[in-house]
Amino acid sequence: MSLSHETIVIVGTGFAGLGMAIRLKKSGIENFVLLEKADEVGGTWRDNHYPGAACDVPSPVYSFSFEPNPNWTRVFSPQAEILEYLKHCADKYQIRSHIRFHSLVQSASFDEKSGLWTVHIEGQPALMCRFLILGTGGLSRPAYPDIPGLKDYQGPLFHTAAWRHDVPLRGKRVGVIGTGASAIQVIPELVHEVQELKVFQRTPAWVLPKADGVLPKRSQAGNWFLRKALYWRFEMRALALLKPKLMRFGQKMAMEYLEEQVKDPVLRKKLTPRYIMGCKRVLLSNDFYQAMSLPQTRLITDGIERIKPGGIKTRDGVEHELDVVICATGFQVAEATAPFRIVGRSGQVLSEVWKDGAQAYLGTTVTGFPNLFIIVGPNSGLGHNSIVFIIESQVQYIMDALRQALRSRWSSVEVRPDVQVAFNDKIQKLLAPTVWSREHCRSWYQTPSGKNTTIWPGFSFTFRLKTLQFDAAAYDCRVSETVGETVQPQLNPLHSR
Ligand code: N01
Repeated sequence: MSLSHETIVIVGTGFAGLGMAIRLKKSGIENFVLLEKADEVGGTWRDNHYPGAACDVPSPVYSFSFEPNPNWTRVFSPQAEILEYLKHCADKYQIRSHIRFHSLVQSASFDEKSGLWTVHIEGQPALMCRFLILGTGGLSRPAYPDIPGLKDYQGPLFHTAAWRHDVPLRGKRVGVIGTGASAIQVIPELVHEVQELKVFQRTPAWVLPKADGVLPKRSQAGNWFLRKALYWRFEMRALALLKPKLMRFGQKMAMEYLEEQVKDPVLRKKLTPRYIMGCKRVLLSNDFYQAMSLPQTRLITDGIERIKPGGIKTRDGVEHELDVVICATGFQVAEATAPFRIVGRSGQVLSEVWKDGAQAYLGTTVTGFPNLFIIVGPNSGLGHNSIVFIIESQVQYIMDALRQALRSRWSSVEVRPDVQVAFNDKIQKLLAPTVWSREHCRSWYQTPSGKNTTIWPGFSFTFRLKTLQFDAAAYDCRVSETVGETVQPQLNPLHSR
């Protein structure tokens, strides 16, 4: 069986886009193209190259199941190794010839009559395809803080996800805004270089030690058991996220760790979290608390009033003079956003449909947007295990959808509205008793009104079970006798490249 008379467009070349492309290739499908806004593959692992950037999930599980890497040097790999791994995957599976770099997608619209998507790319002719697959990820757009005066600051100000390696930090007075996953990795790296480090914290986070270490080659080369053992160890963490009562054990461990690491009771109090563990991502670090305890570091908790040309003014009236300001303030995730303007059947725009919170079926398909597949879409994110596991589940599901579509000559597949509604009602019900729904729990997983549109409320293996096969009965599948012919003329420009 072949899909060769169809055209598939994938947007993005991170784990999701590459994982999808490799799977197509392995199935003998060649007529697909990947659109990448940058000049290299890697997605978030290409863009987040701040000092100390590393994964907080062990690499043997934070990698493709079909491509074990015997070269990881540590249990939790640094960013450069993960980027190398993704480049290696692109090369080994000959994906690069399918990639159009410097291709920023501006919009995409679906034509109901032909069952085709038209994809508009900045500075390039539009592209048509039958299936559009988004591998654009949730953590690709840096969020700068909404603080008055941000633009008035006269020194270098940048985001961890857009690190300025050209800005010298040695001997400078540096301010870091935020104490999330990125901040706790970058702070221990900066602290030994700068003259003074001021960390502006809004909410203290839960931190546990990281069981990191050198990973000997012999223990990992193709080691199926290592992968499985790590997967199940991390999978167990879901228990406490789903049953908040169990979280007291994790909290106790974290408090003991804080007490052992931070001797100063005032600093310790400032670093003590005030919400239930797991509500926000649990952070893993062996050196964050040590860095915060050094004499050149100051933790500022008075709240930022505004940014001034020479530094940051806090609500207690103090003006902190700074040579450089770094925003470790996360990403634009839970807002009702799609990566670009996506116009579905009947002219509906995805970001408008999602204005009160993103919604999909199995985090992958959306009513009103036929032939569109989203990898790591709404409520498919994890707080406890490797997202690559979810990506591979969705890739399997999409692959099965494409196979069935070809076999049955469907011109379009669209998830039924009743199915999507029932699925999301269930998701919200499952979320209700979890840590993410506890009082005072606010995180980037939620919309401004508090709806969690990001997290999969269960074990990752239950997601895998639900996505093993494309469940055509949940979809409105339209048949067309001219599927191949309709799309064929659009294939030529792609193949002439
Ligand atoms: O971002 P965050 P991140 N004034 O949103 C603070 C992944 N990741 O880049 O908690 C003052 O977690 C904000 O405060 P508060 C991972 O999935 C993975 O660190 O909102 N402060 C918080 O402290 C992670 O969850 C790895 O009150 C402001 C911080 O900025 C996700 O990326 C490594 C503020 C933002 O924390 C995001 O992590 C790094 C303001 N106006 C990241 N606005 C791995 O290891 C925000 N903050 C795989």
